[in-house]
Amino acid sequence: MGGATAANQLEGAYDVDGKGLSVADAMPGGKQRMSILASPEFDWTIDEKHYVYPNHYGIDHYRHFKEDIALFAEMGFKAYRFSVAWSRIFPKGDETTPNEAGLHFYDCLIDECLKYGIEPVITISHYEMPLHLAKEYGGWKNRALIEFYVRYAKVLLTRYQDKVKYWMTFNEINSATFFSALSQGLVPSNGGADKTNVFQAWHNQFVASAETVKFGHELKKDLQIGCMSIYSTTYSFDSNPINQIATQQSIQEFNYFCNDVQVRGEYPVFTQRLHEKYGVKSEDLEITEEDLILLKNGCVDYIGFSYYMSTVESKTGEGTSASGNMVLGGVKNPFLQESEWGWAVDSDGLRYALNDLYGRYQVPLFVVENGLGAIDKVEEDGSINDDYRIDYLRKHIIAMNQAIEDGVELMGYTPWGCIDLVSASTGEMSKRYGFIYVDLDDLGHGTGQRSKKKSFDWYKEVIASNGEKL
Ligand code: BGP
Repeated sequence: MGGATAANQLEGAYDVDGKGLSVADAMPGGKQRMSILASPEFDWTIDEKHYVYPNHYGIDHYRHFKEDIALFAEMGFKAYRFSVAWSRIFPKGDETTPNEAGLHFYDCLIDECLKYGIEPVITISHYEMPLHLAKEYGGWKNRALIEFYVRYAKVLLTRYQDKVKYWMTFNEINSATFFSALSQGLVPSNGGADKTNVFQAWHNQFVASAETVKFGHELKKDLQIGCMSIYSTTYSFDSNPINQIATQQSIQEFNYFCNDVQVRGEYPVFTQRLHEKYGVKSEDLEITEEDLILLKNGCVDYIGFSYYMSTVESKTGEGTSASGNMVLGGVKNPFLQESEWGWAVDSDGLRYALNDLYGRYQVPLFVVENGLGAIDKVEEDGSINDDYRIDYLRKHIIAMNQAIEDGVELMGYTPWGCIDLVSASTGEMSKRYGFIYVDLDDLGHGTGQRSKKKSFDWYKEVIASNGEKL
């Protein structure tokens, strides 16, 4: 048990010690980000005059990491999942020599974790590919990125092989369904989120991931390298069989497609149907025989996944109608409450997710993100009484305990945003997940001071009792 973050959302120091710009650095916050993510019309030119770029400063973890890790240690974290910013190590992405100053930061961060007995869990790429690769190479649809990524991953694996056992290749790889700008660097100026591009980009990412896994295993047998995807428990609109079929197809597309390739090392049988659905012609995709062999030789050791909410598939033929949830779509579930962002709170859905994934793949599972984004109120005495967050997490931990009793092999749990950070979808600070409050607003104004929320002490007890005392 521990917590999870991502470099682009908390480190800040976006241009310090040789770091290059990443795609996240070019994303404005607030309404502009929402509209870019919904219908991308963005040329990736940093425009300091018009936008606020929350990721530039994050919570300045780059300078405060010792203080932050000490607070994680105080809560008793056994594991800490964070990502390395690719653009700190290879500022433009296509260099051949890594940036030592960037690596030095992670040397210190990892050592700080180990000092407290906290197991580092590293995401190699989490929504932060070098901007140069998106602008000049067209993002992940370009095969050249395989080589660049693998070079970068090899640097990390080689350097940290004796200190870091658990790795993940790409954060939420299936998020390209709606987040292809952030996760694949596909933007209008390079052809955008055209489905042929998305599938080609996925393929290139699968190959890069497989090569990384293969390299890691050859380097050191006991390294555990996982994939990472979003799991969305998806319910049928009603018991009409045609709606059930629609639900099944949407589950295959969103929950299984990427996992199938990365866990089983081959494309699933429904791939052809998926291509047809989007008008993607197989002959337009570059997939070589060698690639397919590599996929087989680079199967991941475990599945890391994020779970925040469930969805209800729209009635067949109606398309997706918003439930207020811009991320996954679907229709509102009358049995569930929603967060302020329309994310349906559904802890039973997590038990379902764990059983479903374990039943299908029989590899260990790791819940590497989960949590409630909420607006927290600081009382006059400085306290933050986030009972709603405690309630959310408690129910999800109960669900995980039930899944373990069901027979699922669960490796760990790292709730998202253990310290407040910039939200990925809104680019704002006010959507908070942390046990630790950070005094900064959506414009980056504030002292940056850290303070403990009520959930801090609660979680500390949960960890101490290994999930027994809830
Ligand atoms: C996941 C991402 C994270 C994170 C989280 C919460 O999709 O991997 O980067 O931010 O969701 O989402 P948000 O910040 O949009 O509330």
